[in-house]
Amino acid sequence: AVCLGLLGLVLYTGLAEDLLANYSIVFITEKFEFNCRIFQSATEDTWNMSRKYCREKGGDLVMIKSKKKQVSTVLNEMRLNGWIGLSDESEEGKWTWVDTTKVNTTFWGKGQPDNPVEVDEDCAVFHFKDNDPLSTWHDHECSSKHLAICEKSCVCV
Ligand SMILES: [Ca+2]
Ligand SMILES: [Ca+2]
Repeated sequence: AVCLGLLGLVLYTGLAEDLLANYSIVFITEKFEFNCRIFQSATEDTWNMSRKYCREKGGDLVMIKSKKKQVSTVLNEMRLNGWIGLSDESEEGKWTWVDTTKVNTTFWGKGQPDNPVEVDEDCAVFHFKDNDPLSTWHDHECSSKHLAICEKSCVCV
């Protein structure tokens, strides 16, 4: 909707100032909204509330099912940190994406997932890592608070 709105505005006015003004609104409300596919929340929240945030924006927590996406510019050059759409809440050790598909390829950080005895760590966070972009996932307590990394499809200029 943001991109379509932006396109409409460009067609309507053709003015660069309005284009910039519209961009700044996006940055205030969603911190980062890139090409309409990946965006991040402005405030940290639990995994469930973060997922709700993404869904209310017409998307969901991001799913990273390939090496290509794991090392993608959008996730790495913007140095993102936050919840991704992955959990093992329904069955310990059985990691599942929010679209209910089972995980095939994983990019866990060293020693992760560790699910310590004293706490249940059932939700996954992407922690940007400069020197090791293939080892960025960590399991955390779902009730801990992180930003959301959301994803949605939309027609975009
Ligand atoms: Ca777990
Ligand atoms: Ca952990």
